[in-house]
Amino acid sequence: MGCTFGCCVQEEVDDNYHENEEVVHTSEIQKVRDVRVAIFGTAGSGKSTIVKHMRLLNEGSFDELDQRQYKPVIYSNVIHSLLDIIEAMHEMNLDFENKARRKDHVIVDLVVKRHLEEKAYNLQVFEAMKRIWADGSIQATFARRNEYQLMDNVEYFFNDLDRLADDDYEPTDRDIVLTHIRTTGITRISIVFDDLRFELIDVAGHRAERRKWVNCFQNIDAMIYCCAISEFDQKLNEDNRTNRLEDSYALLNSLYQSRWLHNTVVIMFWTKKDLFDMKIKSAQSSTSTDGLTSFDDFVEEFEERCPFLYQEQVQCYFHVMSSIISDVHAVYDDVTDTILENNLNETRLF
Ligand SMILES: Nc1nc2c(ncn2[C@@H]2O[C@H](COP(=O)(O)OP(=O)(O)O)[C@@H](O)[C@H]2O)c(=O)[nH]1
Ligand SMILES: [Mg+2]
Repeated sequence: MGCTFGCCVQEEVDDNYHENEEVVHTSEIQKVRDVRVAIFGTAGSGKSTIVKHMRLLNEGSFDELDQRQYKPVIYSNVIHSLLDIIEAMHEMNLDFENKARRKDHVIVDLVVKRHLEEKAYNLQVFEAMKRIWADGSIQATFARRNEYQLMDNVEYFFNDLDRLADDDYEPTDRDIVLTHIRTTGITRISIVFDDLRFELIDVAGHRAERRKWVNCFQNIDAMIYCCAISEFDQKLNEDNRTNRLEDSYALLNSLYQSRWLHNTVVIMFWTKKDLFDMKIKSAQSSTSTDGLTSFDDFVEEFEERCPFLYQEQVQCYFHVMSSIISDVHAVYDDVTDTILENNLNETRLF
């Protein structure tokens, strides 16, 4: 594509951000055209991950500040996830395959009880965690993770505990991309691509947070919508009942019908394709998937549930995202495409 990037400003803004918004201009970016893109989707659908990929494109890699911010979160996510699996195991009326793991559970539990989960754990804790993760009942409970709430990508970190245990451990770019930090409020990031200055608006996706989104509906040139396709067999965190993909379809329908966004360009990201493929593969080798059996099945279902995006007059671009494939540079192409088309339409009016 050959575009170049520059200037990335990131800041937290409050709920009334459009009212007290400050636009930072430098002589270099004054010439560029502003494009405002809001990123919507349910909680955990991959909105902030799109922003991380955009930053990686812009900056090459994350910096020391990011590493310092993410390191304690990684330790905390990993230990809490292990305790979540143990709790789910007990709720399923299972016990450790090897009863000696009960002692390891006490060791790990104590770290959290003492509020030390964000610090690098000592070797005894790492060894206990490794033994628990290898336990047969824990693996069986992990395989049933769609039945309870568990963070994505825990497997990636559990399989790499030795690296995390190293005294010199620094999070890699991949560790940072795969780590979840809950977004609160509204965050905006500004990135310059060639002669376009993108203002990306990242929002929190939990149901209770969605009413705040109206604050960023105005004057947006495009909306990115993230739909996590791997969530077809998962329930919503908020109520443990609603199917997550159903919630995503419903949210997209209601956003599209809102008067603010009716004519907005939609850049659709089907995220977590890697996790989707893993689920389909393991389901094929055990039981049936109760519906979806391939990516093509999903695409067919999506078209049925969101037919409005396929109408001729609607400008919608589709992209697939996985932890390895990041198609975010396509956002630039989609937006320039749209601007060019809108310019042509305006010209035709005269
Ligand atoms: N494996 C994998 N993980 C992803 C992908 N997209 C997002 N995630 C993970 O899903 C979790 C939630 O993503 P995040 O962007 O924070 O969701 P948000 O709540 O919509 O902002 C994080 O741990 C991400 O690393 C993907 O395509 N593949
Ligand atoms: Mg987020």
